[in-house]
This record gives sequence, C-alpha cells and structure tokens, in this order.
Amino acid sequence: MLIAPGDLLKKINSPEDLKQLDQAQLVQLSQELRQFIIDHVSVYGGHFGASLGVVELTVALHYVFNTPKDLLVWDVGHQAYGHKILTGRRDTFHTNRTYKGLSGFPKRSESEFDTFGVGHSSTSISAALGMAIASKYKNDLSRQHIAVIGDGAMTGGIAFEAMNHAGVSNSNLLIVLNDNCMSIDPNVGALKDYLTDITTSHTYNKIKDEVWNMLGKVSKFGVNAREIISHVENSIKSMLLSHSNLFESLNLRYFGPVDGHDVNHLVHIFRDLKDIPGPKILHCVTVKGKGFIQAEKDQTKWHAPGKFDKLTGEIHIKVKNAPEPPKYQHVFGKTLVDLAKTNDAIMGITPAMPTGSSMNMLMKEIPERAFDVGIAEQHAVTFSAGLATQGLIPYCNIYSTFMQRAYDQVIHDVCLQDLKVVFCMDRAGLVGADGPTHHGAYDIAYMRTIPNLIVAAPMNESELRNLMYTAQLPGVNHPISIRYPRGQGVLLDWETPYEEIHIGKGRRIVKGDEIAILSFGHVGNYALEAIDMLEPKGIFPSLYDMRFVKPLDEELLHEIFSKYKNIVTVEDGTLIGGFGSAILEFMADHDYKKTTVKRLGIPDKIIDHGEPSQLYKECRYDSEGIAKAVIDSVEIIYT
Ligand SMILES: Cc1ncc(C[n+]2csc(CCOP(=O)(O)OP(=O)(O)O)c2C)c(N)n1
Repeated sequence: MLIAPGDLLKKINSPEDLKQLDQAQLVQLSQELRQFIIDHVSVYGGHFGASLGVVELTVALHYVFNTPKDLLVWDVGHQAYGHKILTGRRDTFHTNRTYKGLSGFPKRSESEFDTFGVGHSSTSISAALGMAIASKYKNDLSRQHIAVIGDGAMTGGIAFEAMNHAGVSNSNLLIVLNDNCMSIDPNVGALKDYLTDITTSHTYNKIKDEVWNMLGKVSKFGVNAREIISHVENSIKSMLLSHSNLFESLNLRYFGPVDGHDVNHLVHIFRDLKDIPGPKILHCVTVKGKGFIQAEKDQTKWHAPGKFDKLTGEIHIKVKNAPEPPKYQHVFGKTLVDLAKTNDAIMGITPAMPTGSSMNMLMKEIPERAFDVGIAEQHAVTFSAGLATQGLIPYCNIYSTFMQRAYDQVIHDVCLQDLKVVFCMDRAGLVGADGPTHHGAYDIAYMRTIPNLIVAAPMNESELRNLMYTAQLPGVNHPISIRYPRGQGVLLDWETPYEEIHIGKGRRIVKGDEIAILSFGHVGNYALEAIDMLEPKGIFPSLYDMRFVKPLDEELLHEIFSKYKNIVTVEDGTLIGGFGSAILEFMADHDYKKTTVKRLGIPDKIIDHGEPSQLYKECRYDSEGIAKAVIDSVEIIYT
C-alpha cells in the first residue's frame, strides 16, 4: 500500500489495515505510533514509559497474529496504549482515563481486541493459558494465545504458578517477556539478576544465535519442521549445560533474548514462533520510555508523569498560591523514618511500590530495614508475619486494592496467630482515573470481619501520624490496619509531638443537634464541608469521627444512639459489609429500634474511572451528597 510517510497511522483503524502495509513501512508506523502516544499523554496525562517501550512489540504482534481471533493478553495493561490506538480507538484516545471515556487498561466491554480485563499484575499467563486450553478443548488448534508480561509482573507468584501449569499443558501458548529491568521502580530480586545475566552472557548468546539460524528454516521445511525443532531443542539442551535456563526447566521452550525495538526482526521471529507448537517464551529486551529521552533517563518518574511539555520534557506542576497539605503517602514515609529512628524493631515492607507508597524514604535512610519484595503482596504479608514472630514490628504498606491479593495471608498468617503487623493501606477508597481495578473499595468490609485485627482510618494527616505512632507502642499487641486515601488532606504541623490514640475510641468533631453524622476516615472532611453548607439553612448536625471500625467505640455509640434519632454514616468504601453496616449491626444488637440510619458509601456496582470528585458525586458522598442526606433526614424528623 503506498501511503505518504507521516500518514500511516491515520489509515490504521484495525489490525486488518495494519496488515495491508509493507513490512518495510513498519519502522515508520512505529515512529508515528510512538509520537501519537507522546502527543496524547503530554496533553491528557496517563501512563507513559511502559507504552513507549512496547511500541515495536505491539506493531509486530498485530501485524503477524490474526487478532482478535488470536488472543492477545496484556499484563497489567498500563502498556497497552499502542494496542488501543491500533485497534480502532485512535480517534477516541483523547478520552483515555476520563469520566465515561476509554479505560486506561484493556477492558473486555470496551473492545473485542481486549481479551481480558487487567490492572492488577501477573495475571496474563494464567488467563492466556485458560484461553489456550479452551481452544484445545474446542479443537481449534490454529488459534494462537499470547501473553505479554513485563519482568516486573513476572516477579508475581501467580505468573510462576501459571508457568508451572503451562509447562505440562501442551497448549498453544506464547509468553512474550518484556524485559526492561524496571517495575515502576527498578525491578528487584534474584529473577531480575537472572534475566540480566542471561541477556549479557556471551556463551549463551552465541549458541542462541545458532538456534535462531536453525529456527529460520522451520517454516521452509514444512512437514520436516519437527526435525528442525528437535535440532533446536538439542542445541538448547547444550546451551543449558553451559547456562541453566529457568524457563526451559519449567518445560517452556525459551527463545531470545531479542531486541524488542527491532520491529522487522520481531515480525520475523513471531512468524517463526507461530509454527512452533506448545508453550514457549520469547524474551525481549526493551527500554522503558524508549524514544523520549527524559523518560528513558528517569524511568520511575515517567511511569505516569502527569501532563508535560513534549518539547522540553517539563512536567506541569500546579502553581501553589498557598502552602499545600502534604500527601498522605508522604506523611506515611516521613513518619515511618521518624519512628524507625527511635524504635529499632520497626521494619518497612513494600511489594514493588517504594515510590508510590513513599517507602523509598526509609529505603534511603535505613536501607537494611526496608524491603521491596517485588510484585508479591502475598509474600509481603507472610514475610511481615515472619518478622513479627521474632519481635520485630513490620509496617507492611500495601495499596488497598492490591491487598485483595493477600487476604488469606492476612487471615491465616497474621490474624490467626495474632501477630503484631501494621498494615498501612494506601489508596483506600475511590482512586480516580485508574478506575475499578484500582479502587480501594473493599478493605473496610474485608478487614473488619477478621478476629484480632484492629481496623482504623485517620481523618487527616496528623491522625495518620498518631495512629502510626500508637501502633508501635508496647501496649498494642494485635495486628492493625490503617487505611488512608490517595492525595492530600489537611495541613499538618510537623512539629506537633505524637499523641497516643486510644484504640477503639472515636471523637466528636462538631457538636450540633438533631442529627449525627458518623464518619470513618478522610471522608469526615467532606462531612465538615457539608456542615458548612447546612449552616445557612439552619441545620446543625453533629459530626463524629469514629476512627475505628473495629473495635467500635460502643460507649460513644450508646451515647449517640440515645441522643439522636437520625444518623447518617459516611465512608469511602463499599456499603455492603462496611462501616455503615457495622453501625447497623450495633443498632440491631442493642435494639435501638427508633433510630433511622442512612448510609453513604460505594454502592453495590462497579464504579468506573474519572476524577475522584466526579466519582464521589456519582456515589453521593461528596459534601453535597452528605448535605442532601442530612436534609432528607431532617424532613423525616419533621414529617
Ligand atoms: C498486584 C499488583 N501490584 C502492584 C501493581 C502496581 N504496578 C503497576 S505497573 C507495575 C510495574 C510493572 O512492571 P513490569 O511488568 O515490568 O512493566 P513495565 O512497567 O516495566 O513495562 C506495578 C508494580 C499492580 N498493577 N498490580
């Protein structure tokens, strides 16, 4: 097809169009795709470096494979922008991550090319294997199933569980390992060292080239392909003698490492691999942020940089007219360092989120007491439990949404044994543009059911400091979970000394009459705004910041239920089983029959992505929603 350079991408509305291009045009197309991603993310924000790093892989995969019949599964999915743009979403891509717009991750309901919904890492091999075995069962033997997984995601246990299964499955599965040595922060652990080693070993690479030369012949030899493959395998075996191969030992045919930015070579390789049956892995080496120099240089910062000037690489930062409150995560990071300096039992643990959680502060100050364990939430929790058995005090920081992965470890390894582990649950509540895969919607409900566990939420940053301080005191001898949201709260005076918070004790923030608002965590601030809105209307609710959903402050609740006939509860979490439910349980258990409780929180449906303020509004627990609920309750009183 003859199309002027610079205009290729405009003509691609589906992989069908892509397949019409001459292979020689793919380099140009890759450049255009890369530029399109830069143009859009610089203006609209979103994930950045990961998509730039897989541009050539994306083009080659859609060029060679027959998507959507062939099933392509992206791991995490933050790198799938190129995939979205090539599969019919180029002209709507400016809506990426906005309210009612495209999702920032592959999503089945969005496109037939999005074969599996993702957001949490390390699921691609399991999902693609399931699809491959389903195809085999249906006797659809020509169908290809491809999982694209990063070296960071490969550190997750489920990826290993899937390879362990794939190795004995005799299914048509291709794993593309996108190795850029990065997670969000630099990748960690022995696997990373192994991948680097295999990439740089001369002996290994020499034999590997021979293998490739033979592989090139596979398609030409047609029916004799099996013979060639067996030669290939023998060569691989001799390679193993010089250098054992982890993937081969799991019965996966290993190919690579190859340059993941050489689109023509990738096309050639994918064509060959299509003809090789069984489970196999292609190890591609790429550069995260490829083609945007600042992103290549500071890969962590450019994982999701926000909006920026695409010419200078300057990241747009909001101009601050007044001092801003610190982010909760920074308060966590700074407080942990502070506490660790005075209490040498304290340890910090993060599963692959040192920058996102600010655990990097402890890693910098006291590296021997801070652990990035890779994308391994289950391990992070049980490792913390192990530390706790030896009298250490682990602060295990896991985003609320990712803690879902480690629920059994929380119950079985920590709470059943009543070990003092401090769970710091960042990004609790609706998170915004990352959407449903990342909303921290469920932790209040799933944590409060577990015996021995103390479940707390600070209303602001000083409370977070005080809860973290309290958690390490000798009097607290149980596991404790402290949840706090993404973003900023209330201005903080760092010089104020720590104050012990009595476990299971709430507090009254505003003394009003008639109606009580009971809040749990940061949402108490929206309740305060609601109270300001209601004042001119002559409505004066009281506000109680309950602080703990477990143990509940029953003394305070008896006082509240004896005094108020109308109560509104507010939480940034699912209504089913959450804070409001705990209050209803209290009410039923103590027979407060005459009280009306209205609960505000996340309803029983999937909340999509968008600005947090839009989502709070949708769920009716923004300040206006709270004010309205109070007004409705007032009407109940007077009608
Ligand atoms: C279970 C889980 N934990 C943590 C994360 C947060 N997270 C998103 S991307 C990412 C790094 C992924 O690294 P890799 O797979 O190598 O992809 P890259 O960004 O390097 O292309 C992490 C830790 C997640 N998505 N899922």
